[in-house]
Amino acid sequence: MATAPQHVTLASLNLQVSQWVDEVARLTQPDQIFWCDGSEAEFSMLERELVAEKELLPLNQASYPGCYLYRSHPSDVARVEHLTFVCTREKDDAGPNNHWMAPAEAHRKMDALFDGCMKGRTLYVVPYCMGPLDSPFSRCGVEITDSAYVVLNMKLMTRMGQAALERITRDGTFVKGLHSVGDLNPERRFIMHFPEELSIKSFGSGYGGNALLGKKCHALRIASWQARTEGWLAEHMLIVGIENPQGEIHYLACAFPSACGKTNLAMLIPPAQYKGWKVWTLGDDIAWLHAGKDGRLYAINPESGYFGVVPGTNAKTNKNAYDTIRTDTIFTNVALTADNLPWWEGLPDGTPVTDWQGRPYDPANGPAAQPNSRFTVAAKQNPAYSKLAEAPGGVPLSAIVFGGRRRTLAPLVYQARSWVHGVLLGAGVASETTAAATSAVGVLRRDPMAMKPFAGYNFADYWSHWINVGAKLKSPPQIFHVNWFRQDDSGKFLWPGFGDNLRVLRWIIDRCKGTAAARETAIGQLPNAKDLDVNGLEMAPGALDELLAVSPELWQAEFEGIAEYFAGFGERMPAALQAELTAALARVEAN
Ligand code: GTP
Ligand code: SPV
Ligand code: MN
Repeated sequence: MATAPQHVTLASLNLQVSQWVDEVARLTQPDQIFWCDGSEAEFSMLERELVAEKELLPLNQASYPGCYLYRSHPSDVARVEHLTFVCTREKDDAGPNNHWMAPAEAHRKMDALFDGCMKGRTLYVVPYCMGPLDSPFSRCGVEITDSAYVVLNMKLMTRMGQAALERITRDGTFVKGLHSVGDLNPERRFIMHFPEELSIKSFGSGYGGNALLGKKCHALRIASWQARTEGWLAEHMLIVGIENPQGEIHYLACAFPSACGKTNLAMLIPPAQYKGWKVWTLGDDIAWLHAGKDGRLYAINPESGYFGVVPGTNAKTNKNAYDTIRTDTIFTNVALTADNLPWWEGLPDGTPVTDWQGRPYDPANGPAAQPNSRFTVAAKQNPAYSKLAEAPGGVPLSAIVFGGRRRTLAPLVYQARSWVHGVLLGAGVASETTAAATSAVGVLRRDPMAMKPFAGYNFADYWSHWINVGAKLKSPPQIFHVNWFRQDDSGKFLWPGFGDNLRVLRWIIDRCKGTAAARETAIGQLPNAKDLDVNGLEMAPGALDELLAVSPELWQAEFEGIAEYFAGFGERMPAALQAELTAALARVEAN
């Protein structure tokens, strides 16, 4: 690919970036260097090239115009937490919650892998801005990658190209992300973060959170570190606006672990009885939170697109997502029908004939679509895209909601007694693992604030920081915990979920306004059965009582488990959080 004149201009726009590109090119030895300007023409050209190389397969263009299928390497279908490292000078700064490697050793290891790895390939320079280009809260980066698929995804997921490079020139700083798919050998796959250097090195994976470096690597791991230094929070949260029939909108930010319902909640369609209610999406995965001058907490979404879980998406569960992904979408690792339509588990019609690996579909090989198959699509295609999604100052939060996927114990919803108690609710989150990472699925593990895989520093310091941010807020958001995933003995979900989750959000908002009732329990405030609107819901007898029950014995065991987990963080644990846990234990013991 020849370097067109406008690319020369781009390269000369920023000396700091071009010097780093030169340095990387000397190490990786690409055949060409391509500076991405972020234009539609560039996007189409790269799409055409990938189609010609059969890396992208056009889907049925009559039904899915502008949509393509990408098949990743079968060993490269999810984040690799065991190969993801935070490389701080001091091991304790990364904390027991992260895998750690000394920076010098990590650089040596990675540079050996990058040595000559782009021979015969094109090096793409991808300048990007996380957050609206004109927001003081946005932060920029440059990803160098040898994957055109990554470039296409970065274009959909971030503000990418010339405008971002111009902002980098104004900011005078950027996060350096170096990525190569390498030979996709899982033995030579590492995702390394250097928060003190604001840099990332990722090798050997072309997939999602491992390769789209603006997303989890930058906007969470590096940004959480930057946020602590600068006094804000970078969180694994959706942002949603709930409008009641009177036109009053409340904004909520919700942290649920990977594949635990963020995209679905962010795009919720109100139940039929909820006439006049509207739900507006601001973000579905990441939120950056800042204290406002008015003492409230404001949220922006650093991303501009969705990299969402495909299986389970249909016109009933998530119609907005379903409609959003009908055009101009990249599907990764879904199955195909005979008509070349994308197919996945959870679609009511269509029959898969080709599985996600391109083989004739045979149920003996497992699901037709990879359980972590994803769609990549621009956020503005969402019919529920909020008018304030790109507001430079963000939106003020009424509530923060933590959640997990727990078939037992955690009730449908409960409210924290205070900000610090809310930090305990978040720090105590446990959730069953999902297909979003390569490890056993369905295993209960501690996932504080849904940030276990994403906090770029020691959780003890992170909780201290949370407490400090809250202390600065005159009108902090109320904090809640939800669980959509309680099951009965036969494994059936007790709560209908999806659109009906609005019934729970309604109680949450009414609690923020001070108009809903609750009962005090050892773990926080819960709605009485009559405080939740279950009008028109068909629920099994006794299900609601079970969803709202608090068993002191089970919670005592839970708090003891949390105490044990906290003990792993030793001296660095914030005293206020320890005290909150001690008080919670005393309350369950007294019950
Ligand atoms: P990441 O993109 O990995 O961070 O995931 P996410 O948190 O955005 O999860 P998503 O909304 O994509 O949902 C993941 C899975 O949970 C899908 O299979 C959904 O169908 C399912 N799910 C989402 N919301 C609910 C719910 O309220 N109830 C039930 N039972 N399942 C749900
Ligand atoms: C997650 O795993 O939380 C995701 C997908 O949102 S990934 O981009 O792979 O991190
Ligand atoms: Mn996520």
